[in-house]
Amino acid sequence: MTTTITKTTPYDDQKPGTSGLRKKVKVFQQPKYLENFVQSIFDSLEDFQGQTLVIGGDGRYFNRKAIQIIIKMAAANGFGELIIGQGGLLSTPAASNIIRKYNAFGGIVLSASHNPGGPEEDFGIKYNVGNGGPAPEKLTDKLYENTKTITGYKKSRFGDIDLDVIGEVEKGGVKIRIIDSVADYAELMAKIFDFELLKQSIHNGFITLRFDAMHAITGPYAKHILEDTLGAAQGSVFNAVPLEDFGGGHPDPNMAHAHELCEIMFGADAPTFGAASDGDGDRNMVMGANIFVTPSDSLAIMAANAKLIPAYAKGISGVARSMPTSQAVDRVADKLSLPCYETPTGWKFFGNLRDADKITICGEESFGSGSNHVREKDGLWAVLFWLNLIARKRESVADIVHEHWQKYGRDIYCRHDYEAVDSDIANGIVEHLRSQLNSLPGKSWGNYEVKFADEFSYTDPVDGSVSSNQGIRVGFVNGSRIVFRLSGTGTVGATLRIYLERYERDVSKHDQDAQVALAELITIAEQLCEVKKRTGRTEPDVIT
Ligand code: G16
Repeated sequence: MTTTITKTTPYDDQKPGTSGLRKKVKVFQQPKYLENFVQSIFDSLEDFQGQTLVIGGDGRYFNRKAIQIIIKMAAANGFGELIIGQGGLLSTPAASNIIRKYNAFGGIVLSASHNPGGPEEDFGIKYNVGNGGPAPEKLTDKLYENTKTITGYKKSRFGDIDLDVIGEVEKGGVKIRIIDSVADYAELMAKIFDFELLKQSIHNGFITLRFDAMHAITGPYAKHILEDTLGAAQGSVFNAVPLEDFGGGHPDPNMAHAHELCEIMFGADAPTFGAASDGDGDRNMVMGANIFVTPSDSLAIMAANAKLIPAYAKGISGVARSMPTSQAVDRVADKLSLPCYETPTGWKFFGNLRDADKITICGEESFGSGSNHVREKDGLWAVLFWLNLIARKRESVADIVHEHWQKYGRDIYCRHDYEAVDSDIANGIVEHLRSQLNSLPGKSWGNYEVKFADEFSYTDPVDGSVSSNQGIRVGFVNGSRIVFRLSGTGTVGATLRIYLERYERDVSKHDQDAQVALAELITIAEQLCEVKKRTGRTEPDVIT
């Protein structure tokens, strides 16, 4: 095998964000751009010679080309075995499972998640460590330092590998295995959930369902599990073929982007259950006939009912949520005397907690939830969790949600996103918020008196690492909260996210529309951050 070392010079924009490096495809297509980043990943790792690397992506434009480059670089850098999903496809949770199952050293996952795909759209790459989860900050910091000083990268010279044929080839001492993308994941799901009960409930018509795969990676996984294994009617899974541009859509499972599903679920003859997943299969949206379940409520309901699921029947060790996620799960943890952790936004922050078995179930407002079965969030897992719950409780989604609110109260919640804001303006907004933090406690707007205002900082209870500047929190005496932070996953300008939350105990007020119920907080948020005033916008781009 011939290995070459090619000289290169650093790019100055390769700092990983909330979840790896996400940029326009055109940025990744610049000469040596991908190679620089991949070599910087390898240079931040130790003792991987002869070990296994998993490679797969969500199938978006540039996936195949990037994989061929990574294969040759991984070979030149000394990996002994590469495991790759057929067609270059692996959903993010499936990749996490494969890393764990085959004791791989780590994995490279190619995805820009819910961001659109295609030649003019987004691409992304991230490294996952041996526990199957996203690289922790200490590793991404090291990686970023490497991108600033890189002088050369290693690549082996051999022809492209056929990614479509399952099997094994050897190239210059490196074993390259192309595996079925779905089989290992499907096997894992069958161990967690009661597939026999689900088959019966679907067969006897108690559960009818629609799943919108949004032309993204979960199509083949959902078809195999929901239709072929559990017996849902053919066509229950729609938009099921992964396309390089996601059919021109925005593969983000929320009410703004999964219109087709929303129309079905709020239409006449809606099925009992509806769900959607994102570009790389780690996010989920859960719906019932005429009801949307917020991700924060979904997390709380899953935690409260975990004992009904075979894999969690013996109990769960604890729960965690990202800081901007509503406090609904905290109430469950309190009642069940479970430890509950508040982490910064970013799935990587759950990794240590799960490895140390401090938590079993965790989730985020950004449509992600998961358990210790892998180290990523997992869209289809959440779907199967809900289906199992419906089958066990023999109740509709709406009944399950209302019962939960009745018992715990409702955390009325929503998020307002202002996208592609000029970066200077966005930074100005954050500075403006920071400058008010000391003077806010004690200040009142009607029933809303500020109890605390701070910038969230997290100390990992396992390794003691500290992550600062993780968003601005304004908490009120009545338990309401407003959180402001800049997204770490956008690729154009800055995205300001405003998270709003109010607790309502009164059952007669549980059916309110969130925008109406949160109107006062929305007004306070504008007074605090002045996003409309400073950008000239009149409303958020996306409300979830
Ligand atoms: C990623 C992270 C999540 C995070 C989300 C949004 O998800 O894994 O932990 O909540 O981004 O992050 P931000 O608010 O910084 O845009 P995904 O599904 O995009 O990989």
